[in-house]
Amino acid sequence: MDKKLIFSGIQPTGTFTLGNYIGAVRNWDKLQEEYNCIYCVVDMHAITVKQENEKFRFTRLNSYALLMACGIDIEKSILFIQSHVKTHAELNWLLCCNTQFGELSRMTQFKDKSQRHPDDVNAGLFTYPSLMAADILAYNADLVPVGIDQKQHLELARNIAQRFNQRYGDFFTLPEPYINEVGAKVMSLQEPTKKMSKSDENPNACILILDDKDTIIRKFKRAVTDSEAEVCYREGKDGINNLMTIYSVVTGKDLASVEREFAGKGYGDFKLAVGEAVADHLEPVRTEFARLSADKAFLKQCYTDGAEKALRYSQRVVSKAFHKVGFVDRT
Ligand code: ATP
Ligand code: LTN
Repeated sequence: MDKKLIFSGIQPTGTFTLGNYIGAVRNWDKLQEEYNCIYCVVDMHAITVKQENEKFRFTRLNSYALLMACGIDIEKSILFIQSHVKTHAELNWLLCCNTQFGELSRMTQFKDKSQRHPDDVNAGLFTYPSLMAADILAYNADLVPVGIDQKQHLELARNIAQRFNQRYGDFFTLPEPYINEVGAKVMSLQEPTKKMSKSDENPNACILILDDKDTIIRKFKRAVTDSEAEVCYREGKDGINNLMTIYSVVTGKDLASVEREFAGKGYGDFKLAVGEAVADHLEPVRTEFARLSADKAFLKQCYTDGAEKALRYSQRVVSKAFHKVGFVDRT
């Protein structure tokens, strides 16, 4: 039987956080063995909020190198930069014309981001989910590994695909989310009821995967917990639940054994252990990133090849979608 197809993307809006890694990117590496995988740095999505040109050029390349450092193997998977593959923007238009204003208005990410940037509520921010649907549907992907915050966008992508299929005849695969049971939403270290996010203004709230060991340990030491002194996973203990989840993912231990390991110990010992485990887990990523980012020529060759393969693949799907809509074929 043919392998299923995976597609996912990440915005180059800064260095990835531990949330991006645990919620999404760590799966991307493992899935390469079992599936055909296509991964993308979604720079067109990133400009829905203002980016500084030169810094942005740099973070896009860094994001590409970081994905490779996290284990995306360009011999096994296709890895490319979204703006290099024109079919995404082309399909986006067809999908925009099959997406309702009301659907887009209900997206919580749109509501959050328009509140955070009231001076720039642009049309791209509003139609963001339609471009995300185009990313996925241009490859007819079966599965999309993401953190839980993207579930709503993915449901909309399915609805758009379904609507297109009803109007023009069965064509698009309906994509399914692939979401971890543990670590689908890593919380801020400073406000543990809020998602850990790259764009958080408080640097102590998130761990960046390129932070050095001392910084990681310092941020965990400052993590907000509660006034009890018991390391156990329980409703209301948001800070401790978050740290236990992180520790469980990076050590591979389940939550019950984490509780046993720290029974009778204070939060200070626990936070230090989490900090050390995370820093050790991320060490190989940092080393590999330093090696890759020094070789710009190699990176360029990788993203050029990736874009060519992605274009070849998506062109077939997108040309057929244009034909289905009733456009005249150019050749
Ligand atoms: P921004 O703050 O710029 O909106 P972000 O940190 O939310 O960015 P994205 O590039 O939008 O990151 O997300 C990339 C992937 O990481 C998505 O699959 C998303 O669901 C996942 N992700 C982001 N933050 C977390 C988190 N805190 N916990 C789990 N998964 C996350
Ligand atoms: N919207 C996602 C990023 C994203 C994506 C995609 C994820 C853009 N296109 C396609 C999966 C599949 C985000 O904000 N994290």
